[in-house]
Amino acid sequence: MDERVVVAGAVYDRGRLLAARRSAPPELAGRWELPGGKLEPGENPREALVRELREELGVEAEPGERIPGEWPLGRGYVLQVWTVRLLSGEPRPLQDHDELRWLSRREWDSVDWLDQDVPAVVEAIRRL
Ligand code: DCM
Repeated sequence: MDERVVVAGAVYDRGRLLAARRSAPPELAGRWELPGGKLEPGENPREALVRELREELGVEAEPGERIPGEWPLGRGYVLQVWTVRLLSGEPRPLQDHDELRWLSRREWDSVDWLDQDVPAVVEAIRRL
């Protein structure tokens, strides 16, 4: 069942939330998301999130609390979101993204979020 989980991180730094613009696949390219990805076999969600943020952004990060809720992505996948604190590194778009942006509370709606990420982003912004 956990293989059908996509984990994403609400990465915070100095009162801002990190948004990442997808570069692929074509139907999602240009839309913004909370960075993350699918669990690999044997991983728990927190481990997967740490790995994904390392691969995609080149940072070491520590998951905190789970944002309550679970959002359907289609084909049986669901999105789960954790708050994340950066431990080291400056996020860079190494894989899957072509731009990153730090959004303040009043800027949260200035990018074209993936529809399924919006409820999680709203909750993440409330926790800023
Ligand atoms: N996904 C999403 N929202 C996120 C992260 C991922 O909707 N915050 C979706 C996009 C892909 C799938 O999950 O369809 C797997 O993501 P990835 O390709 O990054 O592994």
